[in-house]
Amino acid sequence: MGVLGSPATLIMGVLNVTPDSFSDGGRFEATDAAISHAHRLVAKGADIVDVGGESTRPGAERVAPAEELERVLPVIRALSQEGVVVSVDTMRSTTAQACVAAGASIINDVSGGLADPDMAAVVAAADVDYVAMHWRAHSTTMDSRDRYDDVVREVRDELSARVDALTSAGVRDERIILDPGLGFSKVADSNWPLLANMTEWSGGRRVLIGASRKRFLGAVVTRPGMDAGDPARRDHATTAVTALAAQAGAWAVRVHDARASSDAVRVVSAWQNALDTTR
Ligand code: PMM
Repeated sequence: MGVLGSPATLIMGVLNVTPDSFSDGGRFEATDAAISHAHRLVAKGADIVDVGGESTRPGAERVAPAEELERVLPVIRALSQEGVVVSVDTMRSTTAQACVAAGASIINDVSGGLADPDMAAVVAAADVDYVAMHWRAHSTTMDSRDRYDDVVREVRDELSARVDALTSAGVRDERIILDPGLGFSKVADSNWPLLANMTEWSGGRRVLIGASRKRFLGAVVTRPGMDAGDPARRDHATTAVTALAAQAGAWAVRVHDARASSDAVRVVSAWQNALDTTR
């Protein structure tokens, strides 16, 4: 049992239903391709499929609410009907509400409720799990908000303020999962202290770690002459983070390569079980 809660770290597989991922052949094909990709994620060990219709990459512009919903809703409805555990990656309360009605059981909000003042009330009414991620600004400006005197303390305090706002709006404390928002208003060096000091900013709540393929991993593993911009070159580094996060007791990791992270979690569990039985 990890110090932060769950018996084994869960794998949340990333399913981005955005034009750069699936829409070459139009809406229907995009939905179909997304569902097939979700099936592959589950086959490779994903416990949860995280469906998002709006890119949050640095510099990304916002998508219209109707467009976001059209992208994610049919995918979420189909997967939920098959019994797949689905989270919806959205900052909008209207999208969250519709997706919960369609079967999503987790709302994953990268803004921790800051982008939409109605989100807390929707989460309270839906009474589903809610990922509150540390966030300071929308993608177009977030890199300029990487200013910290003490990143662990500031992320802890800013997340704690979100927890207060959520619980005041009626969200049950045990529904809240905290996420340090790796790469969000955090350029390279700001991310590592948050990984290394999980218990200090999480206050004993469940923790989700989203390190997969992010730039700060590229900064560590890129060798001279290698292309630093290729996200797929960061998969091994992602797997290493999964192993360490699992060892530290994270509730879940949000990853693109479900198989590798699922294997890493199994290795950590086998290691920990041996410790428990030999001590
Ligand atoms: N990162 C991205 C999108 N959604 N959600 C949570 N909870 N935590 C994250 O770190 C996170 C997220 C951006 O990554 P992607 O563009 O590779 O999906």
